[in-house]
Amino acid sequence: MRFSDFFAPTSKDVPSDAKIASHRLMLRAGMISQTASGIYCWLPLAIRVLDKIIKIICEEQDNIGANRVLFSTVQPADLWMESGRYDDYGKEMLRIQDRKGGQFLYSPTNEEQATDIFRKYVKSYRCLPTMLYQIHWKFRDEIRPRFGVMRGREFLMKDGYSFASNCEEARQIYKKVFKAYIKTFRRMGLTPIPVQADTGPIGGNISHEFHVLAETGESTLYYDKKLLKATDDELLNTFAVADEKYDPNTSPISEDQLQISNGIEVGHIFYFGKKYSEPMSAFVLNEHGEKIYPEMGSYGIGVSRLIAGIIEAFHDNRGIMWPEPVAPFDVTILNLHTKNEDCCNISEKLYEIISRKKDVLFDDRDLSVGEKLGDADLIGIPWQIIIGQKKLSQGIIELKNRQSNKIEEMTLDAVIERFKK
Ligand code: P5A
Repeated sequence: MRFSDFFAPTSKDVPSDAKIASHRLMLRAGMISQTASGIYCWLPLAIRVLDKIIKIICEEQDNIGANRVLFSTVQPADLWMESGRYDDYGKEMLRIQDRKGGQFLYSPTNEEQATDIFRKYVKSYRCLPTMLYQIHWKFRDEIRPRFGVMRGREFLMKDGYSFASNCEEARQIYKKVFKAYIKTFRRMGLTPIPVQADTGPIGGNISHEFHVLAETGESTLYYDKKLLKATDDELLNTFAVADEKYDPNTSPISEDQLQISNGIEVGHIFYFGKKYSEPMSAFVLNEHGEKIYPEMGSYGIGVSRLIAGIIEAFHDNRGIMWPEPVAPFDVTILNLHTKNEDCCNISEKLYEIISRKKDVLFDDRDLSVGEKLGDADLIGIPWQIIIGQKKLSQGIIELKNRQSNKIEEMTLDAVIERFKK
């Protein structure tokens, strides 16, 4: 992609109402544009990151046998009356009336709809366990939307739903999703901290939140120091809680074993048994023709929040420092002198060759050196190939790594060699 064609309205102005780094940087890098409080449009740079995150999530969900679907965003209120949550959900729910006076709502979550699909199509115990998931927009009329996409009213969630024949099978699925989540977040370059959690309006008896460490995180995490070295199996049972769930009087670990850090909740999983299957009459028949109400769980990842979480974890005072697996492009080529013939020839040649294997943003814009270098650091693509007339006249091209900010001086051939795979 040539930057001259690319829609990335970057800005030097620091938005005064944006209180945390990720919000400021997403606005300045031209990733999002606010439509209304807690509601955003997503621009091309952000879409590229969203796509990478979604691909990782889907691969790990497919690995555990979950099926991707797309539920409708608008649901009939009747479904929520069946589960008994219509009134409980309160003012967070965006309620809609159609022209015939029918009551609808914009999905804040989809347990009812998943249960409805299940009861329509799954009739036999032989089809269990079943797992469905989607990546779709939600609306929650939060009292205090803030920090950009970190706490939005409209936000993108990965939400999964599982149906099992019995408690043991349900627990096995819960464990499988737990491990898949750890792997998912690690693949994005993050260090996930799973904490034992409350179930809130989703309900149930087992629940874990997944946090990523960030100084600006809204949650305070209290966890056993050995958590960071625990195996995936040990993680489930290693002491970790958030905020008011920590009570020094009942803590199972001593103070010198305790680590306290701030975190951002990027995922939340629940096991809630028959909370929806029973009231909604979702059942299958077992081998004796008896009704079995499936044991259910639901599993969320805050997809749009994750982008802000990743930026909180990876930025400096100049901009974003994307981990490679979720970066909007792999490499950016900066032609610093667009009026110099050698710079143009070499950068065009590199763009042509490296694009064969990598996603490249080629900054061919007729702007000052400072503006180009500034934008590159702001946008945070992991590798910058910098072509300037002075160095080039000595046969040198600079390669900058945006995570370490270290610059290597290289020949043209060495640069090609580096990115040819
Ligand atoms: C689990 C999947 C649920 O809704 N039902 C379906 C369950 N869980 S949750 O904890 O309420 O939300 C899941 C994740 O969504 C993110 N999230 C948000 N992101 C941005 N803005 C919001 N207002 C918001 N609310 C929730 C969080 O990452 C949460 O873990």
